[in-house]
Amino acid sequence: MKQPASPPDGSGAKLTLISHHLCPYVQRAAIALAEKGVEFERVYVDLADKPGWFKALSPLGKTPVLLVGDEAIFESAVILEYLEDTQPHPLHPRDPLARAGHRALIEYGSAILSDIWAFYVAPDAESFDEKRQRLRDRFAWLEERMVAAPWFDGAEFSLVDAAFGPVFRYFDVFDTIADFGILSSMPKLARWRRALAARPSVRDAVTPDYEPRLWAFLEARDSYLSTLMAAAGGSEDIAPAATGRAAKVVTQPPGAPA
Ligand SMILES: N[C@@H](CCC(=O)N[C@@H](CS)C(=O)NCC(=O)O)C(=O)O
Repeated sequence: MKQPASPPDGSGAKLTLISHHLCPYVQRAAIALAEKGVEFERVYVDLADKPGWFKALSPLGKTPVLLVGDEAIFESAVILEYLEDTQPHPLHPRDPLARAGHRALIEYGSAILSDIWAFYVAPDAESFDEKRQRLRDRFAWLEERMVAAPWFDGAEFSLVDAAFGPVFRYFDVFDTIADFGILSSMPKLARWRRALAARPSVRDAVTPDYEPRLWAFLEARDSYLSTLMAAAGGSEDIAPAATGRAAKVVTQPPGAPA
């Protein structure tokens, strides 16, 4: 009898990560794939002008989508679980209770990403300060809960680390605008942030032009933060002009001839 070319769970199929250059949820999946040493292709879409093939694959119109062969998986947490189920080098703890705790922390990371969005789109000083304080409260809870030696839960890099690498990356740009005091006096978080920034999987989850891209994106928000950016006069290192080096956005479906 003829054997299928790859196992029926799709674990031998080609993996393609449909990405957006700034999306923190995409970065989670890219980090997990790199930690597992899995080969994958990355295709970037313009979320401001979603191509038809992308809308057909992603019912919520969001990145990331992981293509397993021709099958599309959407929602980053689900993608992470699929990778745990099918790929080597587990990034979840074995103990079910600890694993549940880690899944909850990944959800907490998603809540923080929503709070970061609310912070950078806040229209005026009052709401900006409210969002700033909410972020500080969220991180204060984490500071209490974590080990950070050097990873979230100790010696093993886990999916919680994969979820928070992209969270801290925002602050590399926020810190060039002003000191908002969101992460100050939190030594464990500071140590964790440094360790994450130096981890190759985290560092390489974005393209080299990530910071100027984020700068340009934030500056265009017409928000309270964008007025602070204008007042700060731009950063020499990540100046908006550098966005001219932006990587090409792929608009054809994955696998289509270039
Ligand atoms: N819950 C989703 C969130 C994904 C998400 O919000 N993606 C954003 C980019 S970071 C997106 O695609 N937004 C486009 C849109 O909502 O139209 C996940 O975890 O994958």
